Amino acid sequence: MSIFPTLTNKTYVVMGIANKRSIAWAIAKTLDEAGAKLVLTYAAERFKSSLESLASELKQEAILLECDVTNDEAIETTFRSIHEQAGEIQGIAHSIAFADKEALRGEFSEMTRGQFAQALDISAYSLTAVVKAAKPYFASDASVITLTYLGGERVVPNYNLMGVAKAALDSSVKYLANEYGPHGVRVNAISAGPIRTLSAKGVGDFNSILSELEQKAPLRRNVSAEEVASTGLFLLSGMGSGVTGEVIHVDSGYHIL
Ligand code: NDP
Ligand code: N5H
Repeated sequence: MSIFPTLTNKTYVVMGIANKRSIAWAIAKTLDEAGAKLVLTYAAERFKSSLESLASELKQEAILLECDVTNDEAIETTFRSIHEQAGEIQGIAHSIAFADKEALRGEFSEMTRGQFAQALDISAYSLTAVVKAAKPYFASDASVITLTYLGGERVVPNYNLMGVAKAALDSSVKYLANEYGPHGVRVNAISAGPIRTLSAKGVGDFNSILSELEQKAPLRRNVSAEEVASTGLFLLSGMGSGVTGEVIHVDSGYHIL
């Protein structure tokens, strides 16, 4: 008997695929492998064609929709459209974050009010906005995941403003889990170890963070986006049915040090 969950005829929304290195892309491939019907959202029209060519690699045909998470109306329209095209929503993978590059180096307190508001809006509030918009369409045992990082729990050099945003995100996961639990909906976060993606490009001293983890983490190696995606599959499927309000670290155990 295979323990690999079967998600045939179940609709999952994956938000935050920029390119083939995106953690969200690994999650989409894993859900597709399990037979899920996928809706992929992208931030703006200019990202559509590259997502279309990626989506053509999937086994099942995916629905592609534009959704800029800074716009409440766009989020509501997106979820209404998902419901019209694909019925009830079994799960959502929220894999979205943004902070002005200038605020991701140097002194933490040098950031501006505007940079703070933007980072918290896109990286933390958007999870609540999305869950709220999906509420009328959730399956009775739906599951939501988001991506977080250790820098929200403790000081990690250069993570700065994103650390505050991830702390707000982690806390939002708990409040959402408590509110939506009575409706059968679970909300969890995966705290990923450093993975070389477009977001990680050119920020901080990424290479030294990768090598520190390789030297010190219990597993003495870095993690892959595919390993994050397997934990995502566990949380998004019935396998994780008893888990909510949790942050699971997929980081070779680095966070215990
Ligand atoms: P990517 O750059 O691949 O993904 C980031 C995504 O955020 C992009 O797809 C981008 O969309 C999207 N995004 C930004 N602004 C908006 C917006 N206004 N509306 C909609 N989407 C938006 O990087 P990752 O895969 O690394 O990042 C995914 C998540 O994983 C983030 O939450 C990140 O903080 C988290 N994470 C990453 C780690 C890593 O080491 N890579 C470690 C721990 C957590 P677009 O390109 O279309 O603008
Ligand atoms: C300690 C570190 C390294 C230093 C901090 C990195 C923080 C990265 C997160 C944010 C999301 C990166 C970001 O917003 C970059 C943008 O300013 C510029 N990039 C873009 O606009 C690209 C084109 C688009 C696709 O990116 C986004 N986000 O829209 C943390 C690392 C060890 C781990 C890590 C990289 C964590 C994380 O949260 O991503």
